[in-house]
Amino acid sequence: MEGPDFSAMMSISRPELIEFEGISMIHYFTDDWENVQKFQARPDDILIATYPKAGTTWVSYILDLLYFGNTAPERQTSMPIFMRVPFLELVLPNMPTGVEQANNLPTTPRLIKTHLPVQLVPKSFWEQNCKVVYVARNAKDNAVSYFHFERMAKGLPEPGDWNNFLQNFKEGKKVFGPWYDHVCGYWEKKQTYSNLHYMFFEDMVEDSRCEVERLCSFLGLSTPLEERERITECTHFDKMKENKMTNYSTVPTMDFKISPFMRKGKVGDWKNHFTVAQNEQFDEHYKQRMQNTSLQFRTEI
Ligand code: PPS
Repeated sequence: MEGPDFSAMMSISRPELIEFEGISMIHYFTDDWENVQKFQARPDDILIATYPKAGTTWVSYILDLLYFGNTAPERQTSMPIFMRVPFLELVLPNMPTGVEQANNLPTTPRLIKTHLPVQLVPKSFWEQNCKVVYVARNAKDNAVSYFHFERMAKGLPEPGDWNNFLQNFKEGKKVFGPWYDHVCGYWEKKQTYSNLHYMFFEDMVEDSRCEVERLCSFLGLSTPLEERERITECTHFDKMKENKMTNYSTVPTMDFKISPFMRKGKVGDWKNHFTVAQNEQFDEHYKQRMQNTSLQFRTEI
């Protein structure tokens, strides 16, 4: 299997934030909007949905190994995770769109990634009663991870300095809109849509073995214990950081000298970024934004 030709991506420049369907977006995620909305999901498709930097790659790799770890060895050695699990709404110059990539997937099930908030997910996923795995991460660590990602990923808007970034994050002026609405939107959806598995990054860090087991149970897989153990080991942060197929080191628009994709993988790194004043203001704002939900996060474990 050939890796993708990324040479055309070298021309990518930092895009402007635009208002789109009620959230902040960039054109790389809206250029193929009609086809995204018309996307025909199949009943056995699995949608991996997250706010950016909540653990998408981690869960994608776990699911990929659960389904295809033993059946397709070449997939593991030569196909980067972002090709195995296409990013539905992504459109990059001279590359197949996310929709095209998803439509061309030869696998069953098809694993598909999205960062779209729940109200913008193509209707066919719900109509086909597809399984949806949602991963949420506490707002503070999510913001820190997003900040470093914006610094290094040239396809995203400039983050500004940390203080500036944090203000924009609170105001929802980030690609894919407000974190608050994203995590709460899927949480509410779960109350009426039983095929949604809502996971937390913090639980994965604390006990990934248990989270893999829960995933198997949700997916209806009877993966043997030894295989689950192997998958838990392969998807450990250190292993994924070393693995070229999961660490994004093959993507030229990401500058790893600024920050690696697999950066720290920790719960509580926010303490190294928030000042006391920023933390107090954030907590106050958080209380207001999250007052109407039963959703609870842990900012330390
Ligand atoms: S993206 O760009 O939205 O798809 O990014 P995403 O994969 O959602 O999130 C990247 C963050 O997840 C961390 N990560 C992990 N942490 C612990 N263990 C494992 N195995 C793992 N895999 C990915 C990654 O390091 C990013 O978080 P930070 O805090 O920046 O390190």
